[in-house]
Amino acid sequence: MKALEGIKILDFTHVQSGPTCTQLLGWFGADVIKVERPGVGDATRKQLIDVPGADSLYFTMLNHNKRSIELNSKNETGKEVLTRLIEECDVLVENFAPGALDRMGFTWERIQEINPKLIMASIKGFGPGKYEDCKVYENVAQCAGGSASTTGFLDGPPLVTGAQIGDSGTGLHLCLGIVTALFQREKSGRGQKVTCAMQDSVLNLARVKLRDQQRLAAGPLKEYSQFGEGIPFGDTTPRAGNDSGGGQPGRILKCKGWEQDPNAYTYFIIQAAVWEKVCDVIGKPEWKTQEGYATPPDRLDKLNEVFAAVEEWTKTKTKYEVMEICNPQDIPVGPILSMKEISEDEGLYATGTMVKVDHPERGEYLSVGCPIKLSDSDVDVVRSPLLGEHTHEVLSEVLGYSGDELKRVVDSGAVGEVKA
Ligand code: CAO
Repeated sequence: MKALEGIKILDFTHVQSGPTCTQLLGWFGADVIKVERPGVGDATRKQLIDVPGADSLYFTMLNHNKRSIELNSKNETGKEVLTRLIEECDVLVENFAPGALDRMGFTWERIQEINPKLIMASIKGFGPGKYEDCKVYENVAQCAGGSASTTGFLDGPPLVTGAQIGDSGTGLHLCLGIVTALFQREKSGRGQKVTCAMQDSVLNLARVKLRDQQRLAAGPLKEYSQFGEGIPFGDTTPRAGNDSGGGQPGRILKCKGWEQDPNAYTYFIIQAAVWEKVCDVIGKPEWKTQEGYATPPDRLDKLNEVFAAVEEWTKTKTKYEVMEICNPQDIPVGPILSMKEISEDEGLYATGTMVKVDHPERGEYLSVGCPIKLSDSDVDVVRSPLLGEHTHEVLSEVLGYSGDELKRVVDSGAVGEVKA
């Protein structure tokens, strides 16, 4: 038995944010029915194509463990089928542009009339307010959520991060909202509306930078490299390069081979608890007791000098050797792993975090599996559905259409071409 077995999800999501959420629900055992526009489908199916004629990796990697039904929700028969789906399902998840569902005729009030137990979960770019009508993509959310202004180096422009905190980050937040609402429904018997704005999710993930914004009122942020460099702080949280957000001085340092390999780097952090071990490892035992170096406050104005010395040592070792030497001493280090290295890491396949999936159009591809492990609910990663692959199955098995009624729905053109 899977954790969410028996829960039906009407998956009206597209692109990345919403699909990340429903994919997780599918991995936890829910029956995810993805509704797609006939003949078109989720736009990502045909974005960033690498294998001509096949669904893209963008689509396949975000839509595992789902069934696909083609349905024109603007056509009268399509609306009838959608109404039946709302009756049958436990959760409707959508991330259309603001107002799109209302324009289809499915307002929250109407949805509650159809199925008062339904949980309706939505992702929008912004919450209620002056920007509520905007369409929003990943980088817009990273910029509006405070992440970009605090990412990058002090003397460079704001930067977005490679991790998709706006899209996938919001999908994760929404997923938690959905399972929480399902839990509450157990007691209340009622559905509810769950909303998650991408700006809010990014801000939640950038929480420590708002912490620093307030700390500025009490003086400069001493653990930031800029303090040691004597550069004055302005009135907002500055970009801090690779300084650690946790308040412990940390940097990304070169390792052996950095001249050729853009990822021959390690993260290195020098918190008080490991300082003496660090001094021994890098060959600076005198710093353990030397005035001006022995305590964290003493070192704050010497972080460049200290990390330059650490880097002189890391440059003589590979990033893996640094880890092998430092880990036994509890000195926290992090090798900068490339996507190539990650995709070849057998350990990640063993835990199911990386998976190899077979697809009828594109053959085998790699994907990230479920990063959340439940001891009582195994995850089997099932390939993404072809467009409309399950239209007939959903109409007949889930909605109970058969005979003339099924023929009427199919002939109306509301559900695309149906293969029995
Ligand atoms: N049948 C009929 N019509 C359908 C349909 C179906 N099965 N599925 C979608 N449509 C229609 C919608 O109703 C909408 O029509 P209207 O404009 O007439 O209301 C139209 O298709 C386009 O939908 P959309 O506006 O959501 O799509 P878009 O490509 O223009 O915008 C996006 C995409 C992502 C910017 C927008 O959906 C959005 O802002 N979503 C919320 C925030 C979000 O999730 N962003 C992250 C996306 S991942 O990077």
